[in-house]
Amino acid sequence: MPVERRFRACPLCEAICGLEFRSEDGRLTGIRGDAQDPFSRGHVCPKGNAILDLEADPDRLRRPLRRRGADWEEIGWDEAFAEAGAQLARLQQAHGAEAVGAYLGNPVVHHFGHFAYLPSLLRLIRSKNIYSASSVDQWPHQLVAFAMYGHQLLLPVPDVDRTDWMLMLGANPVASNGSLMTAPGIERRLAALTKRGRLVVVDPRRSETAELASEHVAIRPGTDLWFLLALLAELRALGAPRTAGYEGRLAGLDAALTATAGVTAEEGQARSGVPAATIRRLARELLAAPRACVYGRMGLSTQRHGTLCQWLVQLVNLCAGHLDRPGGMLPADPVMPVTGPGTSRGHRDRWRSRVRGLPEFSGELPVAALAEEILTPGEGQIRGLLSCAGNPVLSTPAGAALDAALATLDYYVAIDIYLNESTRHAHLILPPASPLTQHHYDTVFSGFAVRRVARLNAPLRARAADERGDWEIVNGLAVAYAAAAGKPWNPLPEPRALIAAGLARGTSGIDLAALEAAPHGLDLGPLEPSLLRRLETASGAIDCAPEFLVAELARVRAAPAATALPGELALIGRRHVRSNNSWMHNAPRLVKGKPRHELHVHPSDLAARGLADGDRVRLRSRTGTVEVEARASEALLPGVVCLPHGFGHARSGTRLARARTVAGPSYNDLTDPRHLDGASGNAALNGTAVTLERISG
Ligand SMILES: Nc1nc2c(c(=O)[nH]1)N[C@H]1C(S)=C(S)[C@@H](COP(=O)(O)OP(=O)(O)OC[C@H]3O[C@@H](n4cnc5c(=O)[nH]c(N)nc54)[C@H](O)[C@@H]3O)O[C@H]1N2
Ligand SMILES: Nc1nc2c(c(=O)[nH]1)N[C@H]1C(S)=C(S)[C@@H](COP(=O)(O)OP(=O)(O)OC[C@H]3O[C@@H](n4cnc5c(=O)[nH]c(N)nc54)[C@H](O)[C@@H]3O)O[C@H]1N2
Ligand code: SF4
Ligand SMILES: [Mo]
Repeated sequence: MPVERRFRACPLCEAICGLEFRSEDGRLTGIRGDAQDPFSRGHVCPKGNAILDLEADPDRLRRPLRRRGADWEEIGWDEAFAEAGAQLARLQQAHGAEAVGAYLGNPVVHHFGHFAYLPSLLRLIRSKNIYSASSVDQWPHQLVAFAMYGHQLLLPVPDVDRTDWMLMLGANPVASNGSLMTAPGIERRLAALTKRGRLVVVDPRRSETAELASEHVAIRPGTDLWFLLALLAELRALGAPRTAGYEGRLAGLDAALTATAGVTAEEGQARSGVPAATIRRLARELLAAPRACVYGRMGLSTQRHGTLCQWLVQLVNLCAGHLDRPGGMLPADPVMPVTGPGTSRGHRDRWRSRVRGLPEFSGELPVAALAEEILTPGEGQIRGLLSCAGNPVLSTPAGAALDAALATLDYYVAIDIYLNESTRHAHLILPPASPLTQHHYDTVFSGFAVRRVARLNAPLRARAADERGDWEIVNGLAVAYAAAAGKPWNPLPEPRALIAAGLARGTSGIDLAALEAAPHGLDLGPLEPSLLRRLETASGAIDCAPEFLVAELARVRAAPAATALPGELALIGRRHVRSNNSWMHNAPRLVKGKPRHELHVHPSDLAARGLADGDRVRLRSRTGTVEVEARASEALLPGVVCLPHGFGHARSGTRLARARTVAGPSYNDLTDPRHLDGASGNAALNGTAVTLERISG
């Protein structure tokens, strides 16, 4: 049989690179970047190539797996759906709607067959106990977009190809490939920026992105709020806000400026460690650059003041005159709309978590509360769980406690491709067929793309007869649950039909036929200002001073400054280009070579404890203790230690032959479910207080 070449976007990260898949005799034999994709232009990273490992992985599940005592048995799909539907309905009939909870993991947004289908299953189940990876990630972004612009996804992204000056806080796109900034080949784009202008990276660690940048500004973990407040005050001293063009569309600007005023560059320095002179100079540069933007991501949102930081980022861009301007920060206006009619604007604090009283956001509760909601008896206790594409044991705060909690569930059904650290507690695992067998459209990531792009991904091959696609599993579960619960339900049509309907909600005129005629995707050009015309606030104006943020800022400013106890260190995370959260360590291509799990420690912090490079150390936090090898690193600010998340594969009972041999503890055995972003309840994963000691003997 001849060699066959097919094209499709990579489903593994937000960069959505076009890939070329080569098959011989119907067998997938090679992957490379699709040089004809106008957006990614041939870019591919090691993970893209590791799709070969995923497709061939003998540990990957293909048929439903049911627990039988300590063992597992494969069963048929109809039997599996019927069992899961009946069990979930039974728990709700006996204990109320809230007795069934759900957790949705990160890959949900990477697969149309999950993303477009799960909301209707969740509406059918109608529980207030819904959780997702969003509350260990980008809740602060969505909450600020909702509060200021009226829609949780109306979120400005950096116009990275046209900006001449960029301040980046708490992001490491050279390792992560970019987030809430869909920009394949980001390293190339940032390198071009440093040639025509300046990129300044604010990070406690001289990261791979900081290495490439024009300037690295080291900051103490969790203190960006004070840096941003001082920066805003300096901008005002220089004549900001520049409100030309926003006339009549800014509500509460004076209130916002009053609430945020009064932090001097000297106070900024005292809190954050960034020199006052640097803060002043950055303010001057930001105002002087005709095309400039300020962007903050993961390291900014998963900390104590994540939402306040995101609010400040918006205010700084607005006041400097760079919001909704070419070369500044502006929202994508995607071909398949994620805002506007028929989408969910969001809502906040309509109900609270039962045990701790944490407010919901857009129908979800903070995942930091999941373990206590499972373990605390009483009305509304979670007894049954549906998870999809999530590994919360390794990914959410106090993972070891959640691990124990999952083991107590009456019934747990997981839609997942692996028997891993979380799904080992399931009673039933429903594994979707390879995403390469399904139609896909990148609804979410096109909505954060730095250019206006559209691409339909067609199946590369048909799924096997005894496999089911992701959307078929959601439909199958919903049908069985509806029947058992006595609720009406009509299955959703296949993805191609839903993609067509999604495109028809937009105004681009682009339909399936147009996309099918462009197998490498369409690039419709750079982003245009659209924020003001698309605002969804009740007033029709930008709400510069959302009440709950003003109140939270006042609370934080009145509280005494947090100080580290003697010997305490601040723990931060680290991504590597060969990692993908917790779930790709079974791919041989990604785990070969030197270990990547080690704890990085500044040489002065090693010396202060009588430790040497390579020593095994014990790392202790309020919630847990782990053991790990320490590596000296000059890239860190003294007082900061750095550990990647997503390891911790030694737990028993998994089916991950390769990953089980990968060393390294789980970062989230140290994180604290009480350490939250005050305004949103997002987990403050970065800045966890730890102590470090030698393991004797
Ligand atoms: N300490 C610390 N913790 C973190 C982070 C951090 O930086 N530091 N990052 C956080 C972030 S940003 C995120 S998004 C979360 C992620 O948190 P999670 O989404 O809970 O964790 P993942 O490791 O992404 O696990 C993905 C799961 O999806 C499964 N899977 C993969 N492909 C498919 C598929 O096609 N279909 C289905 N049904 N399942 C599939 C995998 O087997 C795995 O079980 O982790 C967070 N946790
Ligand atoms: N290779 C790889 N790529 C990925 C993933 C992966 O696991 N591996 N995960 C994907 C997912 S789900 C996401 S959400 C994105 C995340 O993508 P990014 O947002 O780029 O996240 P990180 O790479 O974790 O970079 C966060 C940076 O914040 C810094 N930081 C920590 N604490 C602070 C602080 O208090 N202040 C400041 N200013 N900086 C701080 C860290 O040192 C780190 O360099 O990556 C995605 N891409
Ligand atoms: S950068 Fe992201 S989208 Fe591109 S090949 Fe790598 S994992 Fe896939
Ligand atoms: Mo994420």
